[in-house]
Amino acid sequence: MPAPRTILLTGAAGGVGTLMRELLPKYGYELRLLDLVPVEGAPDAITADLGDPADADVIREAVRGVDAIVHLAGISLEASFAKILHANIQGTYNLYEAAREEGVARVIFASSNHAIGFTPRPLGDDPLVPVGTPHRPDTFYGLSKSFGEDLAQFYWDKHGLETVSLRIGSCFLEPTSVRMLSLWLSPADGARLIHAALTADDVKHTVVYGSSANTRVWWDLAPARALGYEPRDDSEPYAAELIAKHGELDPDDPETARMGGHFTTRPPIWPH
Ligand code: NAI
Ligand code: 15L
Repeated sequence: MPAPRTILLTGAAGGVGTLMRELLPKYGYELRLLDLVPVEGAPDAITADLGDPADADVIREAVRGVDAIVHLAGISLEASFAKILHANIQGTYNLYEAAREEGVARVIFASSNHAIGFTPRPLGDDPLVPVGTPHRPDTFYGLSKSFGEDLAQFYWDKHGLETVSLRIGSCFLEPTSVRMLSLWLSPADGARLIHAALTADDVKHTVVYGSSANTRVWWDLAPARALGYEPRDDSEPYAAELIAKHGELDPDDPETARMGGHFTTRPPIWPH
């Protein structure tokens, strides 16, 4: 695919969005920003609720003429099913419909490790977890990411709209837990991964894991590398301090035995 230039970045006011607003222009992209809330320092950013049909015209105008969409917007932690339904399920559907109607070629979808959160983490010599592992969402939030991946597959099969679904681990400036030593996606590697996903040829719908080249990685990064992603960071320099503080992960503790960590053990948020 010729390098896309104008990108719609949804969720631009959020944590990852703020990091990517800084990093992606270095790859030559012009960003059009969208969020539910105003984006600090960006008066031209589009304010819209992706889940609200009343904002359909604004959303359609936002996608008009862009080469691709980096879709980060949504609720990024567990919430009631009603809230997840609105922001993550209805919102992602509304965005894809606008993209289809406007002929946008590709979406980069911020999926999450919580789509497979109940998958046991590999121990010892266990193989790295492949992208083909079945969905095992650990929350309504994770369920919405499983839905997003299926929606992406459907829009490719039915409409020829391409997506790279990034099953992101933990994208923050630094890892802050022992679990994150395995899942960390440094912001710089996050931008490398998004750039690779935007520029790789013929992706159809591809699911990849989003982590750095962590010594303690749990995931098979080969599909991401096949897109041209070359991670440069490793969480290992943070390991000694985090392990001294929190201890090693306990394979017999349900909270640390599975990919999703505490997302797997917390009770659902009621009411639905
Ligand atoms: P965040 O919560 O900081 O940012 C999400 C942004 O989406 C917010 O600015 C919010 O206002 C916006 N938003 C929420 N509902 C919206 C709606 N209905 N319409 C328009 N905008 C809406 O989340 P963060 O950490 O920046 O994550 C970005 C994306 O990446 C999310 O989709 C999240 O699920 C996903 N992700 C993030 C990970 C991480 O480590 N930060 C890990 C895995 C996935
Ligand atoms: C996610 O999907 C969340 O959006 C992020 O805030 C972190 O909790 C991350 O997963 C994680 O599992 O560390």
